[in-house]
Amino acid sequence: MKTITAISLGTLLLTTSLLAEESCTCGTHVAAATVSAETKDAPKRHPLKGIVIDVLTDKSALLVKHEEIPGVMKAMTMLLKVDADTLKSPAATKDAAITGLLVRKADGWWLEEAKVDSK
Ligand SMILES: [Cu+2]
Repeated sequence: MKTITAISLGTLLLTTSLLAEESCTCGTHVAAATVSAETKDAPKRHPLKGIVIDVLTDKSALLVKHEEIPGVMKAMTMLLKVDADTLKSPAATKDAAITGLLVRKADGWWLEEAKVDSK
């Protein structure tokens, strides 16, 4: 009896945290999710290649047309948040071919370590 109850509770918690991850943008669900063995500790970083379509300084973001990231997303044009240093770097230039790491954070998709593709 005790075991069954524990499993049911675990499933319920897991389901709840997965649902929260789908819809919640408050950031608090991240702490809850890490309790589960099913989820990773740190956000995954996915190598990205793309072209800067536009630089949105006021939003601290780049509009990037990126290639497919297998298992994460298809090729598309999307807004990626970047830090202040990246915004001042050569990567934040219209039509620049860039590489970087795509990261999903509580407040959306970020591009880290953005660099002009040197090849
Ligand atoms: Cu995308």
